Amino acid sequence: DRRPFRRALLSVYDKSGIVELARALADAGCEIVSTGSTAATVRQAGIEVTDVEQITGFPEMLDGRVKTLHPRIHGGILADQRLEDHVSQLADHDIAPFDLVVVNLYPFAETVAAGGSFQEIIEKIDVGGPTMVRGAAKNFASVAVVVEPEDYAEAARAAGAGGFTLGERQELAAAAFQVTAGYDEAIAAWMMGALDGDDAQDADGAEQDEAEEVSDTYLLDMSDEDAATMGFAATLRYGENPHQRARLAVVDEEDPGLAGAEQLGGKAMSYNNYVDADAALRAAYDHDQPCVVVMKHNNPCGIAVAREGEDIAAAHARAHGTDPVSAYGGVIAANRTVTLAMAQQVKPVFTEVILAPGYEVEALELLHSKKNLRILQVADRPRGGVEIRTIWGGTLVQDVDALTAGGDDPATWTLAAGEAADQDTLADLAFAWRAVRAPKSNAILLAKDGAAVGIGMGQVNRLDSCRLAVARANTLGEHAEGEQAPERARGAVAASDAFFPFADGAQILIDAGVTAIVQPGGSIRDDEVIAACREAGVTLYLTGTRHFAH
Ligand code: 93A
Repeated sequence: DRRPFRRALLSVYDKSGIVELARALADAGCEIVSTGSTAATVRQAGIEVTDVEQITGFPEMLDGRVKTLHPRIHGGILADQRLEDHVSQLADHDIAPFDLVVVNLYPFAETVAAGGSFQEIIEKIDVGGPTMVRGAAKNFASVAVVVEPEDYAEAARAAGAGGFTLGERQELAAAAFQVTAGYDEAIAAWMMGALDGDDAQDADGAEQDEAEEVSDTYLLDMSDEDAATMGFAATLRYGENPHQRARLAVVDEEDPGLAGAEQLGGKAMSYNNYVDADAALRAAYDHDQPCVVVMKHNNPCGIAVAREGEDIAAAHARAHGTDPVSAYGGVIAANRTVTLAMAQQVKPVFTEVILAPGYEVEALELLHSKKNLRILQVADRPRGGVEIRTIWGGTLVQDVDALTAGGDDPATWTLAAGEAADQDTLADLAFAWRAVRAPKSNAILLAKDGAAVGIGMGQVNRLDSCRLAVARANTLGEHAEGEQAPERARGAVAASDAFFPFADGAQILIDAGVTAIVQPGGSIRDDEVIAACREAGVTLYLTGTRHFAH
């Protein structure tokens, strides 16, 4: 009861894996029919594909709202190929049947969760996609339907094995109806929410405006139940401040990251906890060595890595030592399992949240004795992909800065002044360069022995960041009461997240006794910075890459 794939219809929003599947289909001799950008993607990979327009004889209409909604497409999907009558009707109209339909719907819930505008969300209501999916699923006797990229590998295998069995096709059909049902449920919940918030529907002309206005707040106005169907995992106690409402949405249930991290203890996470936790985790996972970061208000007040032969507890001790004053009330992230030794160090310090990929049993027991401490277990890998933030009337999307730019490898750095750094100094420079990505710009980070010893962040000119880094290095080091704080800037190395526009900032670092500096370079006054370093015998490396964090 297998049905070989002779003709397949591909129409996917998420293009991941589609080329591999198309190749398997083509290799098995299957004709591929496809919509606009799906066809372009497949064609670009050198695979032959027929455009849907060629079959319908109709161009895409209404900004893509009508592309596949045509009897030449739906006849091919819905014909029961076991019935002579259906087969002859197709022949009468010169329509070829489909054996496989692969569709991936417009990302409706994701657009809602990302705070899309009312009209953007409306446009993300997929009509043609679910119609193909429901048609193919109804007709599973003749057609196989695939709606999840995770099933592409199975489909590719089936292509070479004479197609899916009837039982497999029925399973795929059931999964497809589950997807379309959930999809419609999310749309209904969102529309209801938008309605609830619309309290002035009387004015005819104003209706449209009202709807636009509602789109800003329905995410918070709708009921918890409706929010849950749209991927909102929790209604938070409040937002950044007690007078702001807030919710948390999980964008990808399969891979929820921090938003779906398992909480092993402590009070409920707050909005600010999540913001700081996210920043702390990113900063800790920026390093390959065992690393601990202490975060406060979205800025690190401590970062350190373990050196040769050390473990995560040593990294924590030195991250705490960066700025023991500010560590009070911080969010701690570790990129390795928290050991008992580390937990013992954490225990006496008031801490809001601790995050790690794992906890030794005794460590967890000890941390549990701090009733309010939020303990979270997160996936053992860095965050990648894209990040989204909203501005007034819009959404900004960018790749996450994963420190994979050309200049992030010290082997590519250019020595611009002083002697080449020895191995230990170079290791500190490499650490400082990765660590300076985390504080808000303008950022200057002084480091020694794998730990930050002075961070100047968030200043509106680089000179002040240099002053701040030095001042904090020389006043915040651990010292006995009545004694002077150690001068930690002397002998440290420095990293700057972007170039020095003038030599004055670098000079502050040089005067404080810094022995080596790493910075992007690229200022029209690079020569002045280089000359200042050369005169002082300070090593200067240029990376050609910058790491603003705004
Ligand atoms: O706008 S639609 O509701 N109207 C349609 O006729 C239609 N046909 C396919 N959306 C439609 N699709 C969707 O387009 C699919 O569900 C898929 O998400 C997307 C693929 O389009 P493209 O190949 O141009 O990226």
